[in-house]
Amino acid sequence: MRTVTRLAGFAVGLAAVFGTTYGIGRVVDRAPVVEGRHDGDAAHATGEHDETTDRLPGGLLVSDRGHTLQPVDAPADEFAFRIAGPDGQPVTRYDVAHDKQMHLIVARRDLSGFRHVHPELAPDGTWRVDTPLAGAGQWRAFADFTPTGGEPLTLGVDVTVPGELTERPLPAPSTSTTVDGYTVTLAGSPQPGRTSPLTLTVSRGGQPVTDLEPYLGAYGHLVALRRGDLAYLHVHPDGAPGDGRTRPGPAVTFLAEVPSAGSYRLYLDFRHGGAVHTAEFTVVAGTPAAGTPAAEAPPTGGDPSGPAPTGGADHGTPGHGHN
Ligand SMILES: [Cu+2]
Repeated sequence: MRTVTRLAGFAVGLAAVFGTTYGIGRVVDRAPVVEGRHDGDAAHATGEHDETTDRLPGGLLVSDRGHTLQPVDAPADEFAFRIAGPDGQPVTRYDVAHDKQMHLIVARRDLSGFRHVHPELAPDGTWRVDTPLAGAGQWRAFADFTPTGGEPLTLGVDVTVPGELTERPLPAPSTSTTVDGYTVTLAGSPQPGRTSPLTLTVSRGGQPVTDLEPYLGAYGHLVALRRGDLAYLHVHPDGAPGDGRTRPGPAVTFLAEVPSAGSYRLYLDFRHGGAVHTAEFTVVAGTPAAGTPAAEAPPTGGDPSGPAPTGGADHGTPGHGHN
């Protein structure tokens, strides 16, 4: 009986999908999604909740699940925006995630200029912050937030800052970098389609830093952006301050999920000496020699920051067949 009811609901849902999408060229896009979710919920056919976006990395859409990122006119030294909710009105209630209601990340399309800042919310739903857009360029701004009662979202929007553009090639892959007098090394290599540990180790003056300060509820905050489309990847810290096993450095481990082979830029924010520092790395996912640091086996030939050679990507990663 229950099965019959569910099937009936499913059929109605399918009919509604074809009824509403035929003629706008989305039948092919939507039908497999409906088949994969035979829970009989006819609401899927309304178009209000587009399941196709569930598979996308964050930050690629300016509007998702009824929420839209809307930049607001602001003085040149300020960046302002709103999140319009399903009713079209600015959202004013947000949950706290990683210590904040709103995380604003910006980077140029060439992956330079990364900043991670925390705007202030005005009662009318406008978020404002001293502009993090440091100079001319094609910028991508990401709003990472959870509307109260909703799911976590990362929306992205392009912002152009006029002026003279400077060519900034993507730095070559590396497992060590320096920032503000700190040396940060990277161990681990992201593998497409599975969770990979990435461990970043901080030292200064040749000495390990063992008193990292909590920042956003962790000893580090890692953002990864994909070269080419700036897909924004969730990278979760493995452990938290005060959990009885996570130490305040020198190593901080993250669990990264990259959706594809290719080049990514990693941005590690960590706090020490009362200031936040950002260490950046270029990594190439899908290179051979799984389990060894990428720098020990750099891709051979051609542009090191381009897509990984497909022949090499399969070599050395047996058993990784699903996607
Ligand atoms: Cu943040």
